[in-house]
Amino acid sequence: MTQTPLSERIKLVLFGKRNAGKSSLINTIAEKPVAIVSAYAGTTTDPVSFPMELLPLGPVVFVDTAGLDDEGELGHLRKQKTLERLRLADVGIFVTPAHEPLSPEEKEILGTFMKTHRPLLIVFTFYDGNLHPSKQELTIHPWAGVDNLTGRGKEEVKKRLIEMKDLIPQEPGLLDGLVQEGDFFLLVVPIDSAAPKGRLILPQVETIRELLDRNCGVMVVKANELKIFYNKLGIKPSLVITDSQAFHQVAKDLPADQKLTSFSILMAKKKGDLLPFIESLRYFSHFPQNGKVLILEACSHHRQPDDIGTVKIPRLFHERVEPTATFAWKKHVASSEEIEDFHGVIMCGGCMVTRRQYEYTMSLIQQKNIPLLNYGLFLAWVNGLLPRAIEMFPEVYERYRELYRQ
Ligand SMILES: Nc1nc2c(ncn2[C@@H]2O[C@H](COP(=O)(O)OP(=O)(O)O)[C@@H](O)[C@H]2O)c(=O)[nH]1
Ligand code: SF4
Ligand SMILES: [Mg+2]
Repeated sequence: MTQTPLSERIKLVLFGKRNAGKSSLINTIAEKPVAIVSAYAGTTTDPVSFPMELLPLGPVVFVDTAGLDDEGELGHLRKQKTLERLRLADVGIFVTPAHEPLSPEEKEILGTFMKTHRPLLIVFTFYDGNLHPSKQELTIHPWAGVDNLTGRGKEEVKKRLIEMKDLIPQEPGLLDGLVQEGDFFLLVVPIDSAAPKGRLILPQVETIRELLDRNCGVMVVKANELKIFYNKLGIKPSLVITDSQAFHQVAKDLPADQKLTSFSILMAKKKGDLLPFIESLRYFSHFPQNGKVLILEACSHHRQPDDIGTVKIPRLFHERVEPTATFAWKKHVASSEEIEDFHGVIMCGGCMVTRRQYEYTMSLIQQKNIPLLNYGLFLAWVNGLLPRAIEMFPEVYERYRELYRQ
């Protein structure tokens, strides 16, 4: 894996009216045609993203969108999609032709974006040094002028973005608050039929990299070899992190006082807040008969015979929570109305999506007061490993003990 995944990139989302030059601006920055440019308004239907390394800002992705003044039924759908992308933006890039007056639609969408208090860059396209008088007021924000036909001004755009570095919140690391220089960690990864050939999966790679960055020691074993190697260790690991699916076996093979958690609990903590999951457990333990569970997996992956989301979790749910529960699966939730019929939602670890996106999905579920869990906590819970697997997060651990008196 040599590329930074999209979920770790700073999202720079272009928005504005149709024909403002948004797609052209992506091509100008990319220095090659990546987005469709057309004089015919409303051409951008399936938005393009362009990833690049914008040092010292780091890995970013420019995201094109359709115009916010799009019309008709399809136009309405495109507009919804654009608004959704804008909600997930780390920086909004408002693109507007320098020579045209600022339209009421443009004013409205700018106002909506500014209410999010996220960094905003204004890019004036068709720029020849002059601005329409109605656009002067926009220059109180960071801005750049670009001529997409010649590419003049593109360095200015990059420079302004780099200057915003301190305004863009960094996603926390997987191990924030859990690790000190010189600590020793033990990772347990399954190498079974579900493991990708020849490599480790993203949360495992990220954890190893983060530990190396922090000058820690790390040893990686499979669940079957854990006991042999653990007993040979001269030091006690600060923490053992296991794949959720091996939780039960790993917990059995380790002494009771060994700190233990799972990759998906760490991932859920990195992507969102663990407290709502912990608070939802009481509803899951009284799950209604014939209740409906929604399983949310943020990406598509090739399904294996014992796939976690479609096979293992439903089976464990039937065995240990409610035998009559029924299941449905989705990759994505766009509005809270889509999920109101469900009695519970179980979310994947979200390694392929940003924290903003994960938190947004959580908020849609919470708006409907639907109990929610994630894979890691579900597996830890049904395997009787709570609160052990959350002991290292004091606030979450305390809340668990308060609610469940354990
Ligand atoms: N002269 C000039 N034409 C531009 C500029 N930016 C875009 N265009 C043209 O404006 C039209 C619409 O551009 P496009 O990038 O598709 O706009 P979008 O709808 O905002 O994505 C195309 O014909 C472009 O070639 C610019 O800076 N200068
Ligand atoms: S389904 Fe979720 S946890 Fe699994 S790989 Fe995709 S994003 Fe990551
Ligand atoms: Mg376009």
